[in-house]
Amino acid sequence: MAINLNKGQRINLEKENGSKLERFCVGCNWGAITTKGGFFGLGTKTVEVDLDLSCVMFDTSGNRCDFLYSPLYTQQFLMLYGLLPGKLDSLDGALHHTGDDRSGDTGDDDGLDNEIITVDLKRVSPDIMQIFFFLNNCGKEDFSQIPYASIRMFEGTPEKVQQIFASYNVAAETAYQGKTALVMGELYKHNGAWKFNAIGDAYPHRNLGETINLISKQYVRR
Ligand SMILES: [Ca+2]
Ligand SMILES: [Ca+2]
Repeated sequence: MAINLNKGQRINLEKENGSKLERFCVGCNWGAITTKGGFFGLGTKTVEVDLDLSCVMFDTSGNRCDFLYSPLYTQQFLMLYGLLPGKLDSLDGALHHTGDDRSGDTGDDDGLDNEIITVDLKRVSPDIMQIFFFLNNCGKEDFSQIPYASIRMFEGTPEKVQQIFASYNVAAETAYQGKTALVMGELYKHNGAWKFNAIGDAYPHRNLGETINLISKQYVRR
């Protein structure tokens, strides 16, 4: 049974058989927007939706020490917030991003996540204490206009979901009207064990630099 995460919920990364969840995927599945009305109101029009799943890591002193985000962000865009060029692998090799999906599912919901970060907690550098996962929307739409968007943690590979551990619904929430960034949750180390905290706070950010700065100011334990 997967846990349906609620905002503010904290969970131990423990499976039903009592073993610890150590290797898993954090993925986001979302759909493009289909609107009625092309030519003379006939047919449908598809609006691609470019959500970006990213993560940022903080060390024991609360300093930002690593990150994963799309290498497709332009230097100009990143420079606004003094961010380094994007990359898909963490320095310790523990986390890997499958790459930037820029459209969402344009047919029906394919049930697979469009962007995924794979996590191997055993390989995470010992001085990393917190890993935040967040979502930014690069398009004009806000989260409430996207037909579906969900974030989940699961065991398996990006191509094959074996067991969903926890899931979190993002779109179709009136609370997300006008919001384009979501601090999804954090993995944090407590007494040497990793736990997950579902944050679920949405913001009207246009640049992931705003989201990273806010995480650093408001969510990092120091
Ligand atoms: Ca994307
Ligand atoms: Ca999908």
